[in-house]
Amino acid sequence: MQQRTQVGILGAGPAGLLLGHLLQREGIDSIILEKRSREHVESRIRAGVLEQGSVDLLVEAGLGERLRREGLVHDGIEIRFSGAGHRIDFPSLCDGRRITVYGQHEVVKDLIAARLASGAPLHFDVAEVRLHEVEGERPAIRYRDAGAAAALDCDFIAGCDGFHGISRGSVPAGRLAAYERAYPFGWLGILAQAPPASEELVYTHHDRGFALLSMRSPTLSRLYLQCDPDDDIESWPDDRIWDELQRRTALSGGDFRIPEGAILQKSVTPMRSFVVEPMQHGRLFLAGDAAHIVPPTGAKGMNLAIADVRTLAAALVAFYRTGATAPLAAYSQRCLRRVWRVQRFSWWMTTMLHRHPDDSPFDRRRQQAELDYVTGSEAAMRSLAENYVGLPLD
Ligand code: FAS
Ligand code: PHB
Repeated sequence: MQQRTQVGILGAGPAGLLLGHLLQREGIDSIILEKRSREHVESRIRAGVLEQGSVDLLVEAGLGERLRREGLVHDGIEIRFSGAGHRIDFPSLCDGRRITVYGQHEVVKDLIAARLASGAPLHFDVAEVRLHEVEGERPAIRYRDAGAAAALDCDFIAGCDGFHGISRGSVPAGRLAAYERAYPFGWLGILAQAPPASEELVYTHHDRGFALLSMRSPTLSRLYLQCDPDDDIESWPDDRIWDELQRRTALSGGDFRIPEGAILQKSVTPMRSFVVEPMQHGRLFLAGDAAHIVPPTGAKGMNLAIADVRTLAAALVAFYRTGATAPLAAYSQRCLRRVWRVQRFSWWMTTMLHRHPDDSPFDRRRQQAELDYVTGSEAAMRSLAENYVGLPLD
């Protein structure tokens, strides 16, 4: 089957789906190709926090109805260490800005529903996807759909296929520079049928390791604890998970306990920082996890993907409206400024809150002093808050 479109989009995660939606609103045609099923992408539990800018963008794009109804608006987070909690208030430190807890899979469901309602093409379960002629004027995507060979001729290709996708690898060797840091720990994440332990997110530093208390609804908790990066999930039976979470989040007064319940999902995610430069080659543009990965401690992964496609959509609209090529040429440079500021914040939050196995006694005292400073200085709290709610979208 031979098809043609203006923008071929690889991947139906937040990046690909939102890009398709933003282009559609400007009358620019796209076709989204996704290798997994609709059920899979809609049930994949991942990020949970939307920055103020991401919420504003989704609402402006007509995707705010369920988000406003079901999203949990939060005015702050708690940093907990040495048995005591310290709240960081966002609106007072950041001109009224706040965050919204709304699962990534809910954002994906809303975007898929909007795409299908518009009738714009979205193909799930495609296979053997390959990119061709990305350096020319007529790039193409070849793939198999329901077993039949298919080809898609495009003006541009958006590689929104995540860290393990094929688009980054479709750039000829030597054209991209990769910057990476692996961390000596991972996160064990669970989704539990239990009411959240607290109104707001609680990030905890503990000698036994980091823990994070988040949520998805008044009856669904999303909880994480630091583990070894190659831990086998089978070595974490439910009672061991709950025991570790209780120990790492206890308050000195002893009056805090996480409500426990059935664990519906559990998984171990390794932790890395990764950036590829530039985020484009010829008529191929990389966005979201295809171009960068951040440790989830700063709650930035999905938000950075949203920021990328906002920039890419604006550049594509300028091209189709006026023939301007400068915004497309500047795409990578514009995205990378934000990417690196978010990488810095995510690295800093991760380093401050996790137990590093090879830390010296000096390192541990220094880490305690950092936590003490960050929770005791208004200037330091403001810096954390303005990064957490999201730096202004330029
Ligand atoms: P995605 O990976 O979401 O989407 C890429 C899509 O492309 C996928 O649907 C994939 O199936 C598809 N694809 C791949 N190869 C393809 C091919 N060859 N052809 C067609 N389609 C292809 N971020 C947070 O902020 N907080 C968190 O707690 C958090 N937890 C995470 C847990 C895990 C296990 C992972 C992997 C990531 C987590 N993240 C978290 C980061 C995550 O939210 C990403 O930042 C976000 O999904 C980025 O969105 P996309 O760039 O759209 O990539
Ligand atoms: C989540 O709710 O999944 C979540 C929240 C904050 C993070 C990471 C994940 O930093």
